[in-house]
Amino acid sequence: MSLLSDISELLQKGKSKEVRELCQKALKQGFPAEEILNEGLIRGMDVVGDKFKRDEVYVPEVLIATRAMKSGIETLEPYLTAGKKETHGTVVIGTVKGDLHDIGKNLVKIMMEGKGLIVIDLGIDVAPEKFISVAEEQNAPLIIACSALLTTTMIEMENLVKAAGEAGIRDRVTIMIGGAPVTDTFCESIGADVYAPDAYSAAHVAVEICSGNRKYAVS
Ligand code: B1M
Repeated sequence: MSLLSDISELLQKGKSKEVRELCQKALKQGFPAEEILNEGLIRGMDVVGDKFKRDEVYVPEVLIATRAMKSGIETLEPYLTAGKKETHGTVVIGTVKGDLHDIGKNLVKIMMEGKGLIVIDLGIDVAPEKFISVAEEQNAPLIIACSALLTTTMIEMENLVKAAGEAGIRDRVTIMIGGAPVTDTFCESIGADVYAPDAYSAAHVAVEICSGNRKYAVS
């Protein structure tokens, strides 16, 4: 079995220490950090997710897999963010109200910081009002980036768009959304500005927006 599938297997078993060691080994062997993340860690978490859906594993098993995922990401982080760092703008990020999933959101944060953006992380279960009050304290260019993993919490993204309008800041913020159930069509339907399917594209598009190369915010 290859090193990356070993990482995936160990993550599924929640073996944090072993996942960390194998990530280090893979880096030493020259695997790019992105490949270890996608083909090892995320692939393993997807298997856990499928088993979770079929009731073959339960919340405790998912939580120990999450811990292993986090230890892998921690090991890869310096390699994911290596490179030229320039400050282009500020991003206020969080997982929407009612939603406790933060692995994807944390990856988006890591990638954005790696590109030199200033990221204010509001954590999980963030109400629209909280996003707005923190955004109001910042100067443009500003992106509000929110993540949702549950179909039941996606509605909070629409509430955020409305709240930004009501607070009178809609014309100076770009609202970026993402997370497994979120789509481009959903983004358009709620009047958000940009959908990013993964952490890399989220960071790339954020830099484009903050550099003035792309404009999404509506006036
Ligand atoms: Co939850 N969970 N979970 N869970 N969980 C899912 C999401 C689920 C799909 C599992 C399943 O049924 N197959 C399902 C949702 C079904 C649905 O709504 N359609 C589900 C459920 C039902 C639940 C509970 C309701 C279960 C229960 O209690 N009965 C409960 C809800 C709790 C709550 O939030 N209120 C729950 C709880 C949990 C745990 C706490 C146990 C744990 C979370 C721990 C944590 O995050 N600290 C957990 C986990 C780990 C998962 C799965 C297995 C893995 C999620 C993950 O981290 N993936 C997940 C199944 C799955 O996704 N395969 C599942 C890896 C991560 C890198 O991917 O977050 O998608 P992801 O991020 C991607 C992209 O989406 C994107 O970038 C990343 C890749 O580069 N992205 C963005 C994410 N945010 C972005 C923002 C952007 C741009 C891109 O811009 C702003």
